[in-house]
Amino acid sequence: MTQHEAKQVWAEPYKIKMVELLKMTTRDEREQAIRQAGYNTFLLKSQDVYIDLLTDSGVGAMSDRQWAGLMMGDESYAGSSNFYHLRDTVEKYYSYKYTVPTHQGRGAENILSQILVKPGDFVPGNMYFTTTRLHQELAGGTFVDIIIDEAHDPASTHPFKGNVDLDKLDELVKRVGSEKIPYICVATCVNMAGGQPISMANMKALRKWCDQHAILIIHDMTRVAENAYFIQQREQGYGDMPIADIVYELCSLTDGATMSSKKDAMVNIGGFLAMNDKKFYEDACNLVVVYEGLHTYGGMAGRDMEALSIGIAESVCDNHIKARVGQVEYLGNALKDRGVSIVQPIGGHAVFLDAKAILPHIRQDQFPAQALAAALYVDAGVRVMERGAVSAGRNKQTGKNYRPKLELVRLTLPRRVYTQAHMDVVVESVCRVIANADSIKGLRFTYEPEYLRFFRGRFEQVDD
Ligand code: PLI
Repeated sequence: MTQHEAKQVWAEPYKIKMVELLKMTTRDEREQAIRQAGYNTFLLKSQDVYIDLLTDSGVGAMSDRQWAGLMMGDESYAGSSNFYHLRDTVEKYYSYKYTVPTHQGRGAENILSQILVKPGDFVPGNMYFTTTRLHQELAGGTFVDIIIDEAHDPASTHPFKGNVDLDKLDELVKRVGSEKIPYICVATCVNMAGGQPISMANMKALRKWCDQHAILIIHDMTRVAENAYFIQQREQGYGDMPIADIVYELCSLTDGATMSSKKDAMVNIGGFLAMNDKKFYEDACNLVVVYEGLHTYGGMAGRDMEALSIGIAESVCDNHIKARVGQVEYLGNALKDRGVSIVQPIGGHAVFLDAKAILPHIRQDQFPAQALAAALYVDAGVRVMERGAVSAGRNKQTGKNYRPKLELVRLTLPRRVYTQAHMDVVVESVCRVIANADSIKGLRFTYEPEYLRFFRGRFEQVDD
């Protein structure tokens, strides 16, 4: 696709052949549902949701080719032909020589962390992700945020807010020594920063830095195709390069990767750990049989590996990614035009509302983003997710709540699922809720799970 074509209006490169009917609920029903869910949108029943923007994970619409791929499942316990197809597809599109399938991304994170992280180690990353950091911590490591400062400022319009700050890395090496840093975890299109990309130039500079310090780069490649789109649109020299080539180049600058295939690759379940080093692969095979399954299926059915191989190829098509990010930008621009405070620039997989700006009357320890997410559900049945203090959890050493600068509500778009008319309903609802923002109350925990508390935590409203 040329830069000129990329600027033309986007439209979906597919048509709809089957639909899933949705239940419409009343406001009374939704008020009752959110109370029963303890003001946590994860605890709602999906049947009570009209437009589900909770996540883009495992909720995309598979193509006719992917569904056909399911029929080609080779459900042999060992050596399934679908595994070899997946392995070859990963090498072709992502450059990694060895692939170890896992049931989803966090399965890969567990194996990776157990192999590479020793107690007392430090794992720098371009912002934390919930499950990634937890696995690093469970292995005895400490996460260190080395993303550029702009990433923590919702209003900054830096085009590559996912970039790594090499000065922060230098400081860390000075403080702890490079032998205490097994690898740097680099996410493409940083989820918690608002779906923000890293530039190719920054990835190249990081590669050089890591070579100088003998430190690995492990790529959280969950949304690498969306990152590649932003590089194509924003970075000098990449305007005429196909997405597939940019994805390949990004991956080949890293030593290995964890993948949640439920996002970019549009399957309902699956993931993998991939690498180029034979010894690392052997170590991963040793562990995958303990936690996931044999090294040629690792927790995935043969049919799911087949759908994944097909999804990977579809995910790097220029027309697909232009429409995918185009829809996110449509929603983001519509909200921005109506004066709604959102994270800038608009991200690749979601639009993030700035709950601190929208609900200044709620203190961060009363979880404004959680309260806003609950209020949005009540208004029109749109389900979204908190990405602020609740998600950030507690510091493992002090036990104190983290106070992240970003207190956000994420409106996440499943791939190939909703129409522009759905987006218009969402915009209308967000504006209505914001017009009545004063009536939204803060929350406190009534139940706080030990790990990943945002998934199952329960809350009640506070009156002061
Ligand atoms: O949900 P998993 O276990 O397949 O993948 C974990 C995971 C790892 N890295 C990143 C950047 C993610 O976004 C991620 C999962 N994200 C979810 C579930 C989300 O709603 O964003």
